[in-house]
Amino acid sequence: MPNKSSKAGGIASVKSTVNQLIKSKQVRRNMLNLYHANKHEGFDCPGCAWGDDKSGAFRFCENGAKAIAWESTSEKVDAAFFAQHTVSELRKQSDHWLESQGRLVEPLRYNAQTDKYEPVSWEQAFTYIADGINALQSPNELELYTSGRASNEASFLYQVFGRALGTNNFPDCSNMCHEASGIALKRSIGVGKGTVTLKDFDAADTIFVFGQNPGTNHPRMLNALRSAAKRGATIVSFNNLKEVGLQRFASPQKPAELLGLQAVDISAQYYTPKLGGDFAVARGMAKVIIEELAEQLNQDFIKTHTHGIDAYIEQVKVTQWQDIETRSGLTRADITEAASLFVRSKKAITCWAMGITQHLHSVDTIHELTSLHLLTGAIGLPGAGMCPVRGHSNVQGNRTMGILEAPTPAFNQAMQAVFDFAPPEKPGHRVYDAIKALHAGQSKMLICLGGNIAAASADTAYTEQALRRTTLMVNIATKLNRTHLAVGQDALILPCLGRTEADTTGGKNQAITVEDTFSMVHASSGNTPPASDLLKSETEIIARIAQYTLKDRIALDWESLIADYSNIRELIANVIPGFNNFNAQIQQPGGFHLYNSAANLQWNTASGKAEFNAVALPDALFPDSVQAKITQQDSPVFTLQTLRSHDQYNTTVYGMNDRYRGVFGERQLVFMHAEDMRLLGLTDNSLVDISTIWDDDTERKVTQFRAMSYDIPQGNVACYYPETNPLIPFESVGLASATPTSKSVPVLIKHAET
Ligand SMILES: Nc1nc2c(c(=O)[nH]1)N[C@H]1C(S)=C(S)[C@@H](COP(=O)(O)OP(=O)(O)OC[C@H]3O[C@@H](n4cnc5c(=O)[nH]c(N)nc54)[C@H](O)[C@@H]3O)O[C@H]1N2
Ligand SMILES: Nc1nc2c(c(=O)[nH]1)N[C@H]1C(S)=C(S)[C@@H](COP(=O)(O)OP(=O)(O)OC[C@H]3O[C@@H](n4cnc5c(=O)[nH]c(N)nc54)[C@H](O)[C@@H]3O)O[C@H]1N2
Ligand SMILES: [Mo]
Repeated sequence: MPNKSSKAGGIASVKSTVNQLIKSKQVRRNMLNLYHANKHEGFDCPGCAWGDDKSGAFRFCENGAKAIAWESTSEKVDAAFFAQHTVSELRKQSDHWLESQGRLVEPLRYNAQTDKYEPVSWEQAFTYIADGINALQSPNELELYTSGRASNEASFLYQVFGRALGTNNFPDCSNMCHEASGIALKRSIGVGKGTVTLKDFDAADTIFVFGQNPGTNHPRMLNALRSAAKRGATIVSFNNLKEVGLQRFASPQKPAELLGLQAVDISAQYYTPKLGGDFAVARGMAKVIIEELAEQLNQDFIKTHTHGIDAYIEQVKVTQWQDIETRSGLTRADITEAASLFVRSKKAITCWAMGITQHLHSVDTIHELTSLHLLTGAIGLPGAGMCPVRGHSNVQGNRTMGILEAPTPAFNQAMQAVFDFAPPEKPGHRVYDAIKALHAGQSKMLICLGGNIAAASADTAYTEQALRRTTLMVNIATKLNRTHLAVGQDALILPCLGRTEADTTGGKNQAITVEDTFSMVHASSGNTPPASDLLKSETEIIARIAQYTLKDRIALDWESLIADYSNIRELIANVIPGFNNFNAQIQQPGGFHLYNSAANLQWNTASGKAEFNAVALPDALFPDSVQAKITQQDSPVFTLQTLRSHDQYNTTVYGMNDRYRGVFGERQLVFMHAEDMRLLGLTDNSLVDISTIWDDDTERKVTQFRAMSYDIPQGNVACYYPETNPLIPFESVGLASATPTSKSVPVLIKHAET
C-alpha cells in the first residue's frame, strides 16, 4: 500500500507551490500573479470554476498556482524549435514533454512536404482559414470546438460566427464533462445549472459530496467545506476512493493549520460505493425516506412544486434492497444512515462531479439525486440545493453564451433580432457526433478554441484517425499538444494570450468576463507582459476569422468589437437573458449573479413543476451486448475509472507525482485491491497490460502499467487519464449525454507480455 498523505493542504502544499514557481523560471512575476488571482481588479484563476467570496483575502490554492505558473513560464517554442523537429518526431513525445517546451509564440502552418510547422503571418493564416471554410460544400462540414477556458466574449463571437455561416456544430469540452448534469437538471428542475451559491455553504446543515475529489481539483472548495465542518455542519462523502482532501484538510491560509499543528476533519461519514453505484445509493436513500421516514416527506412542497410523485413512489417501492446493495456495493445499514443524515435538515446541499457524470446512466443518477431534494423540499432555500461543481473556469459561461448544438427557439429569435440573419435550426454536433462525422469524412474542417481534443476525447486511436482526416485543422492555443500533431492535409496553430497576460488589443487594457459554478459573472484582466509580441487575444482571433470569412455577409463592425470588448458585451446584453446593463454590472466587486429560476421555485419544465423520474434501477453498468461478452470471459473483468492526479490539469501533465495518493515519479499505474492482485498473482510493481472488453472486434490495450495495491472496492480499478483514453471505446457513452464513460470501462488485467 502506498504511503498516503494524512491530510490535504498544509506545509507540503506551500512547498509544492514554491517548487512550481521556481520551475516556471518567473518566480517574482508569478508571486504577483498569485496575488492578483481572483481579485476584483485581477484575473480569474484558470484553475477551476469554483467561486470566490471576493473579500480581498489572499486565497492561496496550490493547484491554481500550478496552472498560473505553467501558463506564465519563460520557456518558448519558436520557429527554431519547429525547424528542428518534424511532426512525426514530436508525436513520439509525451503530453508532459510537449507542453513543458514552453509557450507558443508565433502563428504556424503545417507543411506536409517537410512534415514541419513553419511560421506564417497572421494575415496569411486568416486568409487560409477563410478560403478553407468558403470552399466547403456546406457549413455543416465545419466543426467548432470550444474548451472551457474561453471567455464569454470570445465564445459569444464564436457562436455568432458559426451561426452566421449556418451551422450548429459546436462540440464543447462539457460534452465530455458535466453534460449529464445539464440534461438531468433541465429535465428535473427546468434549468441546467446548479441552484446554490457560495453563501449557501455557510448556511447548510448537511453537505453531500458525490464522486468528486476537491482536494486536487477544486482546492478552494475545501475552504468552504472546512468552515462548514468547523461550525458543525455535517459533510457526507460518497467516493469510490478514500480521497485525502475529503478526510482532513489544513488550510494554507491559517498559520496554525499550515504548520501542521491542527487539521480539520472534513467528512463525518465517508462511504465507498462501487463505480457507477450512486444511482443505487440515491434510490436506496429515497426508499428509506419513503418507506421508513415518511413523516419527513415534505407533502406541501411535493404537492405545490412537483409532478410525478405517485409513479416515482411506486418505482422506488418495487426496487429491491438486494439489487440496491449489489449495485451500490454499500449495505442497507449504510444507506439508511445516509438517508437519516439527509433528512435531518432541509438545509442540504448535494455536490457532484466526474464520478457521477461519466457513466452510462449518469443522467438518471443525477435526476435521482435531485429527486431526494424534491422529497424533502431541500431546494430554493438558503443552504439547500443542487451543486454540480464545474471543471474549466468558464465552461458554464461558454454554454450561457450560446455554445450549444441545439439552441432554443427563443435564443434563435434573439439572435435574429440582433444580427438580422436566420440562425440554423437543425441541431448540430457534440464532441461524439463531431468526431464521428470527421472520421466518416462528412465533416472536413475543425477549429479548436483551446483544449486538446485528441487526448481528451475517448478511444485515442479512433479520435486521432478522425482528426487526421481533416482538410484543415486550426488550433488556437497557448501550448503545444497532441491535437496540434494529429495533422491532416493542412493545419494551423494560432498562439493566443493566456488569462494572466495583459490584453491591450485596440490599444487599451481589455477585460474579459467569465461565469463560475455559482452563476456569478465577473470581469477578469491579466497584468503580466505577453509571452510574445506576436500573440493575439482569443477574442481578436475569432473576430478576425469571422471578418475574413464572412466579409459583408453580416453587417457587424468587427473592428469596433476588436478595439473595445465592451461593444461585444453590448451585443451579449441584447441577446442573452440576464445580461442587461452588462458593462455596468461587472463594475461591482465580485460581479453579478445570473437569475436561477429553480432557486426561486419556478420550474421551466413541460409540466411547469419539478419532475420526479420513475425509472427502474438498471441491471448493469454496461449495455447488454457488452455484458454478454463480459460473462464469456475466463478471467475476472474489472471496472476501470480514469481520473486525475494531483499534478495535472486535464491533459496538461505538470509532473509525475500524486502526493495525496502516495504516488511519486510515475503515471503508468493501476490502483487495485490487494485481494484482486493476489488472485491474479500480482504484487506491488508487477507489470501488467490492460485491455478492454467491448462488443466489437477492435483491440484496445495499454501495456506495461505497474500494479499498486490500494484501498479501493474489489472489482474496481483506477488509472490516470489521459494515458488510458485508448481503452475507452468510442461508442461507450452515457445515455442521452453521449459523454464517454470515463469512470466505467470493463477491462482485463494480465501480466505484461515482455
Ligand atoms: N488541479 C486540477 N484541477 C481541475 C482539473 C484538473 O485536471 N486538475 N480539471 C478540471 C475539470 S475540467 C473538471 S471536470 C474537474 C474534475 O474534478 P473531479 O470530478 O474531482 O475529477 P476526477 O479526477 O475525474 O475525480 C473523480 C472523483 O470521483 C471518484 N469516482 C469515480 N467514479 C465514481 C463513482 O462511480 N462513484 C463515486 N461516488 N465516486 C466516483 C473518484 O474516485 C475521484 O475522487 O476538475 C477541474 N479542476
Ligand atoms: N479518460 C478521461 N477523459 C476525460 C476526462 C476524464 O476524467 N477521463 N475528463 C474530461 C473532461 S471533464 C474535460 S473538461 C476534458 C478536457 O478537454 P480539453 O478542455 O479539450 O483539454 P485540456 O487538457 O483542458 O486542454 C489543454 C490545452 O488547452 C490549451 N490552453 C490552455 N490555456 C489556454 C487558453 O487560455 N486559451 C487557449 N486558447 N488555449 C489554452 C493548451 O494548449 C493546453 O494544451 O477532458 C475529458 N476527458
Ligand atoms: Mo471538465
